[in-house]
Parts: sequence; C-alpha cells; structure tokens
Amino acid sequence: MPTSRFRSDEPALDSFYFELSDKQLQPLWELHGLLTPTPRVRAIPYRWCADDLAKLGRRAGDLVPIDRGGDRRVLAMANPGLGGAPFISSTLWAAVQYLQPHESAPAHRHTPAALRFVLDGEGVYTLVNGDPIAMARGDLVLTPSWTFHEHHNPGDMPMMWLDVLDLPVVAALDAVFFEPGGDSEADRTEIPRSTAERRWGAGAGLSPVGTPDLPPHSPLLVYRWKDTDAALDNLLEVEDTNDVTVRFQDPSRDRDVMPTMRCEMRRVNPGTTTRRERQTGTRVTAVLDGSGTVVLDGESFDLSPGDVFVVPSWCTHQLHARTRLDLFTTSDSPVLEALHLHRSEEVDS
Ligand code: GTQ
Ligand code: FE2
Repeated sequence: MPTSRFRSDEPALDSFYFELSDKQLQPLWELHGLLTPTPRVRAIPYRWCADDLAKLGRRAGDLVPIDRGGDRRVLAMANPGLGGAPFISSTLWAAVQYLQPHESAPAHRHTPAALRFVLDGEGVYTLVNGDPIAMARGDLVLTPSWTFHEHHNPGDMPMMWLDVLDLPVVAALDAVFFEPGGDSEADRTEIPRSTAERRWGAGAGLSPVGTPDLPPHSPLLVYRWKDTDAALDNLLEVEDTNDVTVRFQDPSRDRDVMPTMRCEMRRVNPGTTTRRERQTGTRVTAVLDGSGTVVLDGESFDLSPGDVFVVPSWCTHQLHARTRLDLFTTSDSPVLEALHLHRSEEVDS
C-alpha cells in the first residue's frame, strides 16, 4: 500500500508527490506537528473514582472466572485521549486487579515490569520468583521485568489492588516477551516473611555484605506501609513544611526501585495548597487516604480514598488537601532521566 499521498495545485509537484507516495517516501516540508515547541501529549488529565473501580471490580469478580485463558482479572484504565488504547498514558499501563477468596492467578513472566500498590484490604500474597510476599494496605510490591509471578488469595475476603506496568514503553521498543510459568503452588495459609525482606529489609542503612549478583532492580521486592508511614511522620516532624515526600529506593545502590519506574509517597497536611508544577513524563497517583482536590491543567478533580488519577507529561499539577492526604505516585521518570529528557518547572499560579 502506498504511504500518505500529498497534493499540490502545481501539476509537476503533484506528480512528484504521487511518486513519493508510491516509493514510500514523505516530504518533511508537508509534515506538521513533529517538532513541536513543547510536548504534544495525547493523554488527558483524568481521574478514576474509587467507588466505580470497586463496584466494577466486584462485578468482574462475579461474572468472569480466572482460568488459564484469561490469566488475570484486570480492568485497565484507558485514557480517553488515546483513542481506545488500554493505557493510562502513552507510557504506562494502570489497572485494578480483583481476586476472589481461594482463587489464584497462575504464574507467568514478561519483559514489562509491574508494581502493585494496595489501596485497601489484605490477604493476597504474590510469589515473585518463588519468594512469597504478603500484601496489605499501603504496601508496594515489585514484580520486575522477567520475574515469574503468581497471585494467591487463601483468605475468605476478595481483594483488589492497583497494578502499574511499563508495558507501553516496552511495546514501543518492540521488546515485549511473555512466557507462562509452571504449575502454581497450592495456597499457603501461613505466609512467611519474604527472603527479600530478610536480606534487604533491615532498614536504617544496613546492607548485607557479600551477597551474590545483584539484579537490575531493587532486590527488596516489597516496601511495607508501617515503614513508609513512619518515614512520612518523622519527616513532617523535622521539616518546616506541610508537604513531604519519600522515594522508594533500591537499598543496594542509589537508584529507583526498577529501571523504568519511580515510586514515591507524599503526605500533605490539612489545609495545604501545594506549589503548581509540571514535569516531563507520566505520573499515576493513587489516593491511599484523605480528601482534597487536584488541579490538572486548570481542571479540578475531587479526591477521595481509592481514587486514581493520571498527570500526563507537561500537565500542570497542584494539590489542595482538605484532610491529610496520603498519595502514592509512580512515574516513568527513570526513563526520562536516563535519556536526559527529564524537565520540571514551577508554574506561577
Ligand atoms: O498481575 O501479572 O494489570 O501480567 C497486567 C498484566 C497485571 C499481573 C496486569 C499482568 C498482570
Ligand atoms: Fe504479569
């Protein structure tokens, strides 16, 4: 099939354009919107409400069984600006995953990296390369690129959590690989503390000496809410500010948790309005606790616990905390930083 056919009133130029299209060539001088002064972003700012996610997650749980074909009972947040693509932005996948009591999602691995953040509930555990990781409210769980993972719900309550993957980035690089795993294990009733935590979760700046080869991601595969919560409390005590953030870091070196995704937790005191800013890259934010509003490119969205919103690249972002806001944010910032494409600025109110 010939490529785009450009037109001209000049007969010679018009027949030249015909030949160009016939030979799969396009004239740059007729192309627009390529080298734009600032990013032309298709994704729009958007918020998914906790109530809708919970209700529709439950309905999926009642209507759709998990079996080998489906693999995961997941509802993808599809950005309305992306023409029907199941992505929250051009670089990130975000979804809620629902597991009924005594269900499990079978083992597999893929090159896109994933993280789970628990907004509510507990009882599910994920096996990451065989290491069992119990999941509870406020916990961040990593399933890095090419690690086998399976999810189990041995308890009596359904559970839902937030998934974020770098799938669109890996797909754009034509580097998606997927492999099913072997048979999943039978449900455990007692979930031991993960090996990852026993090795790397001592906290307080204690790293093991002489551990074998480090993986290309954080060897600590889970960050517990108790620790995150205490870190935020302590920061608010010692810093002269109403707005503090901690970054989840690879404890073995000065890096983000995974090569493509940054994770942070922010706590904003009641009555606080944050600075208005913007940055390159996508941010996906989930409200763990509190209420307020977020203003994205001038549009206000109310925030309640369990809500998820997306801040597209170069979109201005400002928060108003009505009650104390606890926000989990993940972004593709490590990718932009690695490519020296990261920019951020404060924007006058
Ligand atoms: O839990 O393994 O939201 O493979 C998308 C793809 C979750 C998972 C998603 C996945 C998973
Ligand atoms: Fe997966």
